[in-house]
Amino acid sequence: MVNPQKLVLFALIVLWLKTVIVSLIGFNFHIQSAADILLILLNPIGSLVLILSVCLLFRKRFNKAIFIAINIIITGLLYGDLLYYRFYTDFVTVPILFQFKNVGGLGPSTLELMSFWDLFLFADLAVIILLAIKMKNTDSIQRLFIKKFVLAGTILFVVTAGLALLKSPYLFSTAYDREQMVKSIGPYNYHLFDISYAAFSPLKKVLATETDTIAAVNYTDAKEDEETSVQGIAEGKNVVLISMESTQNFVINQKVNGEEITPFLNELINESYYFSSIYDQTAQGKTSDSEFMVDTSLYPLSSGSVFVRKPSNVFNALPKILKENGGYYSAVLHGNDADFWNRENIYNELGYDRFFSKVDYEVNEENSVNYGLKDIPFFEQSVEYISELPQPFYTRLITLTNHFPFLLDEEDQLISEAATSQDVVNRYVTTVRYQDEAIRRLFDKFKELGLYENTVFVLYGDHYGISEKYEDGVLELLDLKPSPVHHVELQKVPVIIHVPGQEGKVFSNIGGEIDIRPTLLSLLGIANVDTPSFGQNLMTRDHDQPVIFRDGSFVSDQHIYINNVCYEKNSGEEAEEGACNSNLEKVRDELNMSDEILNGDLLRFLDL
Ligand code: GP9
Ligand code: MN
Repeated sequence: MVNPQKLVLFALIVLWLKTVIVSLIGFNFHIQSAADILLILLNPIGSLVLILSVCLLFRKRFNKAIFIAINIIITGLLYGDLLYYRFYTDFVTVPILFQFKNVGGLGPSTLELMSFWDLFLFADLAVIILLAIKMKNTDSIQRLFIKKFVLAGTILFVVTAGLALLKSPYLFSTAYDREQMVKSIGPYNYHLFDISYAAFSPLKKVLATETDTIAAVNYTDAKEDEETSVQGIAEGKNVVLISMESTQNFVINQKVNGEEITPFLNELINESYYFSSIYDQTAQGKTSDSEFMVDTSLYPLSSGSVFVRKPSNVFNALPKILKENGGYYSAVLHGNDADFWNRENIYNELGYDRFFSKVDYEVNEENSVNYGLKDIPFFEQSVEYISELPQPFYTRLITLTNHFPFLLDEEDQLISEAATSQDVVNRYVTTVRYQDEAIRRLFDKFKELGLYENTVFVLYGDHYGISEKYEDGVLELLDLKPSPVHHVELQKVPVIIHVPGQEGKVFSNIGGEIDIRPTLLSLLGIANVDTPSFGQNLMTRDHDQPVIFRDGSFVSDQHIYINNVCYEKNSGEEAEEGACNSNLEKVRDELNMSDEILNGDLLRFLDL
């Protein structure tokens, strides 16, 4: 006959096993030492014991209902983490839960991520629930057992947290490195930490003062941009930004089955400034993070989207700067719901005059696929609006068709699918090809309407499309071997600035999305705007400035730092001990400074 003690111990072992299996296989942690393995094995035990203790603490009675609930919640949490990780290679944070609608919900994206084998994760639940229900004597729990159980849990909890800190002394000050966190303290302690971090976060704004703002201004002021020979060549021109959904740089000049994936963009870069080594710096806010960087030249937040989390902050964003320095009218055009990424609220704060969203478009079943309105009808209808706008205008058009899981109607398929082992990648090339055609037609339309000559176009990929889970397919396509260095190189997104009449030039120096704003402002002749900004003109960017990612990794001219390992960029070999240290300090300073600006709402103290 099962008694409560045995059942609790059984549940502990099963939950521990599941956590370790998910951690080692599902999370694909980068294991660097035996200490990593030891921590992964040990760290769930303490927290699981403490969580399970809850069902023992009710006046000596074993509480079946709580016991069953705990088992369901822990398994659900683990599976939620696993699904999220499969696509984002990241861990769920509290802010993400408040923007779940934007993470795809239970649509085709989530189904694509599920696997038959996942069922085994739930198999034990049936046994545990059945045993709990069948158990007769619910009073037989022994006091001594409860004492021992709770004491053992507390000791294990403290010891493993101590070991984790000993291994990674910056663990809590670089909490944005979530892989390091989960690997070191386990998924359950991580969630506990994350919840308390989110709970205390509003305090930062209350405690912030003007002195903090001065420190931020002094820090960012040190980044002055030099003048370039093309400074001001686009002065007074309309600005059209095209945010290209999930477009990675590898598609440029790449053929599949002998056909170009982006024939129009390949042509366009010959007559444009093409920045070929720009890295995706977005975090959990995806498209909205890239929009935020382009408009503010600040880093996004490490967890959640700034659009959702800080809509009432004071910003000195691109629409406002362009209005004050050139009388620009500004608008965003996007065929999706206005509340996606909280756009309808944040755009006002950023200073946009108008947001054309789904309600402004004719959207029906025929002209939609996956997330909504297809790019060709989206651009067609957008041009109608743009041609009516007061000039000069600054507009951002956000494409949508090339979104995971990359679905396309047959009549829109302009090239055949690739033939890699990953269907997602095979379909991706066809949706990128479709987007390329949509952009070609947009340019034609601008020419037809006589708007082209007087417009500067900025095209950028918003973030990766192929997550690490499907990366094998891209490596096959490009004939590359899997390696951390190749993974980082695949995070490049194309940035193309087209000023009609100017000769094309390729800039292969490194940079990030945060650098787009200063580059554009320099071409418009609006240089060194006096407002905290972390970006630099991509044409003259400092060679010793690393491109910083939100999880604390970075790329410099010589090194790539990822998963807490420093690599030589050229050879892909591990670098000498300490080779990345000076840049790592810069990374910590810069990310913390940007976070302080956002969490303290520091720009409100400036006379903007
Ligand atoms: C939705 C679009 C896609 O409106 O911006 O969002 P994403 O999932 O890429 O952030
Ligand atoms: Mn996107």
